[in-house]
Amino acid sequence: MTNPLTKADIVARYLPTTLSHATSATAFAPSNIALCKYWGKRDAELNLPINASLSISLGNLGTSTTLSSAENGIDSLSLNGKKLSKDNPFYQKVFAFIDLFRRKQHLPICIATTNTIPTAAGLASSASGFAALTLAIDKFFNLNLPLSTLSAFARMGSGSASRSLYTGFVEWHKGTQDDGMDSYAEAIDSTWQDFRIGIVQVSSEEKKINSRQGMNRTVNTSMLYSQWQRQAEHDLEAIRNAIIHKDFTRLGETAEHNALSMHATMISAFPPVLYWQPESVAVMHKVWQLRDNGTPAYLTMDAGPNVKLLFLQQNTAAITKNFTPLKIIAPFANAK
Ligand code: 2P0
Repeated sequence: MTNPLTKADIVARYLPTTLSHATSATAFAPSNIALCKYWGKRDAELNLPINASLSISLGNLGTSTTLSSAENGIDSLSLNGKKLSKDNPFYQKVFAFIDLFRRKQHLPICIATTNTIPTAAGLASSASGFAALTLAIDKFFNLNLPLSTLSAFARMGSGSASRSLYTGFVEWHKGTQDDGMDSYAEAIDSTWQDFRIGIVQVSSEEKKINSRQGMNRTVNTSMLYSQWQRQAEHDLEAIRNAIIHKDFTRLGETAEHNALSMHATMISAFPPVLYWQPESVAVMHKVWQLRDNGTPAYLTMDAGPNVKLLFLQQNTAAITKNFTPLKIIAPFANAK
C-alpha cells in the first residue's frame, strides 16, 4: 500500500508560512559506513527502513555544501566546481529536495557542493550529500530545527543520510509512525580513539545497479530476505554493546557477518545483485588469511565492489603492508 503522506506534507509542518533566509550558509557532513546495514524499505517515498542500522562516520571525508541566494534570479548547482545542467538527474534530485522547503516561494538558490570522496564508488556520497544539504538548508532558512528532525528530513533524500548528521558511532532508529518522524538517527555517546577504517578501492566505476534498485529487487525476490530483519536486530544490539565495552573482536565479527549476510540476500535476489568483483573476493581471502595469522582485521562491504577494513591503530603496520594502496581513516582524530 502506498503511503498517502508525501514528503512535502510532512516537511511543511515544520516550516513557517513564509521563509526568511540568510545571504549564504555552508555546512559539512561526513560520509558513513554501516557496521549494521540498512537494506530494505518499508516505505519508498519516505525512505523508511525495514530494519534499524548503525554506522561510523568518516571524520573529514564527506561533503561540504554552500547555499546562497542567486543574485541573477536563476537556480544553479555545481558539483566539485563543475556546473550541472538542469536535466542532470543529480540536479533534479537536489532541487526536488530544496523545493520541499521552498514550496511555491520565489527564492532562487545557488548551490555549490564539494565531495572529498569519490562519487558513486560505494562510499555513500549521497549520504554525506543529503546530510550537508539538510544542514545548510536549516542554516540558510534560519529554521533552527533539532538534529533529530533534520536527520528525518535528510533520510527523505537518502536513507543513509540520516546517519551522516553526526560524528562517531551513530544509530538510525527504524521508527514505526506512518509519517516516519520517529525514523531518525542519533549519535552513540562513545569514542574509540584506536578505531580505524581502511578503504581498499577495487574500482571507482559507477555501479550498474544503484542501492535503491538493489534493495527493492532483494525485498521483492529474495527468499532469504525474510531472515534479514531478525539478524539485523540481533547484530545491532551486539555491535552497540561491543562499542560500549570496547570489545573489538565482537564488533568486527558481528559487522563482517552482518555485511556478508546482507550480500547473501542480494545474491539470492533474481536477477542476482552481485556488487563483488574478483578483486573484492581476493581482498576478502587476504583479510581471512591475516586473521588466521593473528592480526585482528575484519571487513565490511556496501553496494559496490570496494572493501572496507576494520582494525585497531596498533595493527596499522601489518594492515598497510598487506593492502596497498589503502586509505586509512581515524574517525575519532578530532574527538576530545
Ligand atoms: C547502508 N547502504 O546501511 C547500506 C548498506 C548500502 C549498503 O544505505 O535509497 O543510498 O537513498 O535510501 O541510503 C545505501 O543506500 O539508499 C545504503 P536510499 P542509500 O549504508
